Amino acid sequence: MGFKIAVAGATGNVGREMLNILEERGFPADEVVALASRRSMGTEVSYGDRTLKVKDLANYDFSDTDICLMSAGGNVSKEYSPKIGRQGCVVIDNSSAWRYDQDVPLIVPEVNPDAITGFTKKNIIANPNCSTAQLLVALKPLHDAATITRIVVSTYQSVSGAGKDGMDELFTQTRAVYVADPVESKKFTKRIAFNVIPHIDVFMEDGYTKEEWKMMAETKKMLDPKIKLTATCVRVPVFIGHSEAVNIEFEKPISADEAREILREAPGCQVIDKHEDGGYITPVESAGEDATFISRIREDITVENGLSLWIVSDNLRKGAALNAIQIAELLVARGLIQPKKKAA
Ligand code: A2P
Ligand code: 11C
Repeated sequence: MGFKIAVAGATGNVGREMLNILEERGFPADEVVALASRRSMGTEVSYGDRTLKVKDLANYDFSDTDICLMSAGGNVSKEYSPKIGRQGCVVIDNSSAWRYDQDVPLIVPEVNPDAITGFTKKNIIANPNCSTAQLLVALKPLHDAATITRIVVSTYQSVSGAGKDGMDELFTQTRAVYVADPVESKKFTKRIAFNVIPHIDVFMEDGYTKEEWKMMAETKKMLDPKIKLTATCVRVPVFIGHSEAVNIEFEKPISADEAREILREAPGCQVIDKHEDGGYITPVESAGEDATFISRIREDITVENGLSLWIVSDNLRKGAALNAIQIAELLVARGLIQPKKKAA
């Protein structure tokens, strides 16, 4: 007997990818249910070669559902996740609503799998922000080897991180530029086509944006509270794939060659680092892939124990849907969840 899985936000960028990945990885599901807002009731989404009719999240009874993969935004998650958890269904939430709650584990399976046991208080497990997930997949093995003290990261984040409306806006604006139509900005604060915008999520009082704050807070929660991190998060006109230029300071010495060897063996990582034209990864090549790609690994000649590197991953997969399904797989592998139907 397999599990009953609900995907909430199934019509969105991440929800669709969750359905693809559940099927691709052969997750042991007997039944998969697609949920979204009332607006989408009856529309169809694909799950492998099957078609699922979307149901209304608001009226859905979770009492016989084992896991809800939730990617419907923070406000929806704040309202529904606790109720779903109380019905005995484990919520794996992709929003930022629960990540900083001390009763909710924030998990990247390659980084802090043992923290997962803390989910039982609320029956909620949080998925990190996409830019943090790929950063920590690459940095965890380096931290284990030489102890990271400080990280300076600049991100180049694709428009799919802002949902399907963000992708539509890049497409529409690009077309408008070509045909000399007026360019309208609705989703982003400025034009994104043929431009970059140094602003993701809301501004905080100290001048950082919430996206930048999240990278700092989530790194401390998952990797090490002693690590200092400063980020500049930038939206770029790329459809899928977030890129990061990262500068790292370590307590102990670590050479670029050592880092390359460690990362070659590290789970979830793929090193593409030839010192020649094209010997590195770009976001277009990461789209549809599961790996976190690392390129341009080099010693920072301005500090004692420093490295710089370039990290790229598909933000809808490792940054969101794939990580959520890996969390579900971890629950199953560790025997932390049993199908309700079997138990009944
Ligand atoms: P819907 O398509 O019905 O609006 P994205 O991040 O790609 O924009 O997707 C957001 C997802 O969250 C969509 O599936 C969207 O469904 C869903 N969603 C948004 N608001 C709600 C809501 N109030 N209840 C349920 N699902 C929601
Ligand atoms: C972006 N990283 O690219 C964001 C999307 O906290 O889960 C995910 C926001 C989050 O816009």
